[in-house]
Amino acid sequence: MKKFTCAADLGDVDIAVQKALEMKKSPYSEKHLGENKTIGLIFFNSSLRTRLSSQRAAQNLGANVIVMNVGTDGWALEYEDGVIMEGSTAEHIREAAPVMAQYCDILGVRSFPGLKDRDFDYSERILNSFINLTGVPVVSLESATSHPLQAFADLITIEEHKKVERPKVVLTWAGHPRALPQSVPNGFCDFMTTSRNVDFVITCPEGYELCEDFTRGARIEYCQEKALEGADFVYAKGWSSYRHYGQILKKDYDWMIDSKKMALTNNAKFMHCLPVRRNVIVSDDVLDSPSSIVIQEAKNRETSAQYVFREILKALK
Ligand code: SN0
Repeated sequence: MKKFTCAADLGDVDIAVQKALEMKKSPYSEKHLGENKTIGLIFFNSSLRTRLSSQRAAQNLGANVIVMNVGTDGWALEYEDGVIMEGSTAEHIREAAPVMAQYCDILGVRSFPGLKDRDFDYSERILNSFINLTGVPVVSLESATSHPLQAFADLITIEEHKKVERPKVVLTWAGHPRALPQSVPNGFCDFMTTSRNVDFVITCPEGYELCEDFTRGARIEYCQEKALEGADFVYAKGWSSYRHYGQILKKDYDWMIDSKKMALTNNAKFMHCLPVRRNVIVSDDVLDSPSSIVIQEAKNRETSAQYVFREILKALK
């Protein structure tokens, strides 16, 4: 593997899930792979799970880790070409990215979208700068348009917890007080539409349809109750509109998942990438019930990161 930004980078995702679950049984058996290798984790934005799980995954493989909070501790970076840099930006990405690559064998990058300019965000300027300006493999730690390590962990979690061969997985939009990226739901759609092992349905209010490049013709059901019928997994997430880019179109929390809605499902498991706003996205009683597998899901962030680092390290040897 040369980079990891989408499901296709894994080759066959369903086979990758099986191999990752195999690896999870003996996570410390490949310590040699990371010897004298350094994985740089570059954060333009906040992180809890991604930061800790990626560090732990690297440590499991015997690799060194450097973490840089470039968003708060680095120089303000410039991305436009040809500008006279007399403003607030002190360093150009054309130097910053290749310099970081001098110290690291793999670079992980987290950079959220600005949610102002759809073309800029969906061109993945920041992530692609790292890919194009450095010679090292780049791993997305959530970019402007996707969160593939999360989605891979989600598919692993579904495989671990499913009770039927091909479970019904429902991605439901939920209201949120802030305009959030489409990255998590986009990444989830990428993986769910690539896997052969899930029956995937998206439910959201009109106007919240996600980008077709990620949903790829997946079924959309605008009635949340109807979508939840018979679901084996309910994956809730707030996101801002793609069509009316970055906007919040619906301000109430009618789409919150509560026990009444969970009762419509086939005894479904509740999933969320976290952090989650209690009693906004999901009610306390659902989140605190045995139906919730959000903690197990977070554990699999370590597995998805370790699988990706392992495959990249093997290709570096
Ligand atoms: C991020 C998002 O993409 O939705 C990261 C999720 C892994 N979530 C947030 O920014 C939530 C912030 C909040 O205020 O609840």
